[in-house]
Amino acid sequence: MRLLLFLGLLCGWAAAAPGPAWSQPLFGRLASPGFPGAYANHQERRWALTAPPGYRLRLYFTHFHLELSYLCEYDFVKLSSGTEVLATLCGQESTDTERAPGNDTFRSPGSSLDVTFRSDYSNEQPFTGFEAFYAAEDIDECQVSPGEAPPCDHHCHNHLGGFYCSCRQGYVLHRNKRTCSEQSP
Ligand SMILES: [Ca+2]
Ligand SMILES: [Ca+2]
Repeated sequence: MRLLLFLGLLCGWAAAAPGPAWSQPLFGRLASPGFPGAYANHQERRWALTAPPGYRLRLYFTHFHLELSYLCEYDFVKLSSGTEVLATLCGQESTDTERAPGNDTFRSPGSSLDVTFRSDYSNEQPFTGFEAFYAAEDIDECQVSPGEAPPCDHHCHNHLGGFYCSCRQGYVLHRNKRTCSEQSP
């Protein structure tokens, strides 16, 4: 019985691993309501995108045409991850105070990305909205920003969905799979 339970857990774990078993799409397309036609007033759409563990989401726009307003308060596309706002976008081209996506590629810091589209009660002219594409991509855990502690004592090896550490000759990897200590003679 215990063995069966263990096997069941193992299978459950395998099913949760990235790959075809991941229940959410690994890539897709988003567009404003009515695209490529003009979007209506009073629209609000939210897409909660999730990548498998060890992956993040990359998103870019192939079309962007929203009403421009100061600090994008009227109509906007907002990219956020949890409570962190990655970008608030509006207009057609970036100005001193507003940002349009242009050819930028946006990446979520973790595995989730929320995309919100909102239009207010009016438009001075028809605006055709946006079209965007997203895909899950592996996080390279071995690449850390300057000043950040590297994940491995010695060597870091990135792979799809994770990473692992190894040690220089004469050292062994600690049970925490990160630290290297000198091999005892
Ligand atoms: Ca508007
Ligand atoms: Ca990785």
